[in-house]
Amino acid sequence: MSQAASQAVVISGSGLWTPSHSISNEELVSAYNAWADKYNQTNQAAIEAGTLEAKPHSSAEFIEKASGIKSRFIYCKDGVLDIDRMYPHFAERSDEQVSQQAEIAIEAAKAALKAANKQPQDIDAVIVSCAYTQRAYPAIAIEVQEALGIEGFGFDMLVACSAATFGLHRAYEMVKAGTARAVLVINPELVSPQINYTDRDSHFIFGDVATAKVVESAATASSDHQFEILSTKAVTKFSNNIRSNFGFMSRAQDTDPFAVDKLFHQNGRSVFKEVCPMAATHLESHVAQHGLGATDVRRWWLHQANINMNLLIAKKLLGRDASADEAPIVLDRYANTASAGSMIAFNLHHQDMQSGDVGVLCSFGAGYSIGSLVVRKR
Ligand code: CO8
Repeated sequence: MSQAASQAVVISGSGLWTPSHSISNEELVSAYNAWADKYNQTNQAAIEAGTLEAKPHSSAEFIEKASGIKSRFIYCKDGVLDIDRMYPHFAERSDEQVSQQAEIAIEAAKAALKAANKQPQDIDAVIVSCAYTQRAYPAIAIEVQEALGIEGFGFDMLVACSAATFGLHRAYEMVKAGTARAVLVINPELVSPQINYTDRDSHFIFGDVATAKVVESAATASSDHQFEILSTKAVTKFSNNIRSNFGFMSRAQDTDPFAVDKLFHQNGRSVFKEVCPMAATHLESHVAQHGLGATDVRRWWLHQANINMNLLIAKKLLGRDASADEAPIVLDRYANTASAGSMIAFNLHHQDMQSGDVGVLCSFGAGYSIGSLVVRKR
């Protein structure tokens, strides 16, 4: 075995960038309801003739009860609450300017580098892993690499809600294999442009954020909080229940690139029913690989899609309700941030872990996809 392969691999730094703007449930619902009233008024004749369905009102109470979400952060609030627009207004940037997604990735990356005690010259690879990238090429990761002055290589990868854990898996393998000394894994989840704010079933679900981690060999790590990655586990199973058809084919297919099916849409009930048991089984078998039971795990940094999903999965695992200390929830303030949810939970809740404590990072979502890492505080 090479020296690199025998060395432990650690998460040595974590970074979080939170947008300065937020939208409460009340603000969101008030704009949606005003939009729905206007739609119903405009289409009154067709609705009365039965050829069009009236848009029902949304409710802040429903949103909090069904999802645990009270508010969400947003990169650009301008436009979202305007009932004549109902989507954010991003100024277009020239090719010479840093892209919006790279901008937030850089902020999170800088925070992760600082936490890890690392300089750009210590990093050999940059992975940008998230639900959407702003463009196809050049890769956002290479733009970030250039801006931070990192040598080596970078690439983007998309695995929807599991992008962040799958990105960490790749970083772990690269450090283990000795192909990179240290890897920056960044999750710039700029999801607001893809939300249908006129759909009451999904207008409340998502928020923007960026998270980042440094993964390196234990031999080079010098930060205060290091988590050895004991193992990684991933599974995917195709499902159409969470889908976006947005993509480069619209032009050739003569379809509207902004049609409703090109935005995020889902069968939320089916996702709930199908993904919860899959995630619980996955996690149980992952910790069992280490001879551990669920109750041996000090902390679960679970994907943040819906509080009821998290409570159910934790209960299936532990046989009782999990405390907020065991399985922290960040959904109330951040909402669902695609792949970044478990990374935010880790960022805000890891510094109190004691040497030897075991934790599990886990994401689940579109694909379907589930990714997990069992880690131990050094
Ligand atoms: N206000 C009032 N009533 C509402 C609203 C609303 N806003 N929305 C729905 N209702 C109504 C429904 O119409 C329904 O009425 P009826 O009973 O008359 O038919 C009733 O309330 C109950 O509706 P649901 O059954 O849909 O309600 P649920 O309790 O199931 O809650 C949830 C809905 C919150 C969506 C829930 O099903 C859920 O969270 N499911 C899991 C979904 C999930 O985890 N999805 C993950 C998606 S994220 C992902 O994988 C990453 C994708 C990439 C990122 C994309 C970024 C844009």
